[in-house]
Amino acid sequence: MSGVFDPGELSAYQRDGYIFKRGLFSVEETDLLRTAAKSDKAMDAAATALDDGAGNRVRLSLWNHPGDGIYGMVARCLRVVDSVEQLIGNEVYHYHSKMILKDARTGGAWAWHQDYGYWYQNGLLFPDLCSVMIAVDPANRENGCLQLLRGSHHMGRVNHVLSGEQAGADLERVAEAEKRLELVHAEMEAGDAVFFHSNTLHCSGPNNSDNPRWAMVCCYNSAANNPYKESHHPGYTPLSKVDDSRVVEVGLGNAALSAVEFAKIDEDDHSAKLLTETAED
Ligand SMILES: O=C(O)CCC(=O)C(=O)O
Repeated sequence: MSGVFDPGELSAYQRDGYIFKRGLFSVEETDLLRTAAKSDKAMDAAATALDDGAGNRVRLSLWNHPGDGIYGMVARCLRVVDSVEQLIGNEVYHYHSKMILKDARTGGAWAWHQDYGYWYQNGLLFPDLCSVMIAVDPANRENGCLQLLRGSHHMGRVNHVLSGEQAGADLERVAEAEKRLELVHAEMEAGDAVFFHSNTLHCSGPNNSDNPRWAMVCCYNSAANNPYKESHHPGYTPLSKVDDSRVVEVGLGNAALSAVEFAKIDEDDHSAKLLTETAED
């Protein structure tokens, strides 16, 4: 199994629960991805706005199967999938991808959570999943970049409660974790990526700037962690990897190939809604 990480980076991921890969996608690739996404009317129409519990709404569009368009090439290319397999140490499959459409001035916040806080509800016994966030626009503190608590994946799964329409980690534990663990702002240029463990606590602030902060997040599950029950995300489905060159080839080609089937998050995704509201909210 190849992949982009050297042994030092693999150790850093085990220690910290995340690892950055700057320039994972070239300017050309990222421009093609951004152009496809921002002109994708179906993605815009499918976007669900989730209340962040503070009066703002964060928009996202999600799809379960990577497809044959540029989104699929990004999610299926060797440099991403082989690298996730290095981190997980096993074959992985595509669990879903999503676009976080954090628009200028209006994009809401994400409450502190672990991805496994959502996915635990989906019949996954082990937290053997990894998310890859790829910056489609530059991300910084002003436009609400991702924030991670370094090493928090070692805490194991933290209880989650409903926070607005999102799953939020138990804030008492988050507050204690914040006293002990380093807060890392994932400031990224377009094309940079951060790979993070499903138990890494993360959040992001609202976008109070004039610049959008869109990001594509590709999520993978270990093939050995097939869910024991059905949910709105797929069970083991072999992932057909593609050569890295396909991102540009497909991006320059037929835009219609980009069509993916967007999920109806409002109707199908009950993982946050299954949680109970916080008593003090
Ligand atoms: O885009 C963000 O700021 C956060 C996204 C996130 O938390 C997630 O995809 O799990």
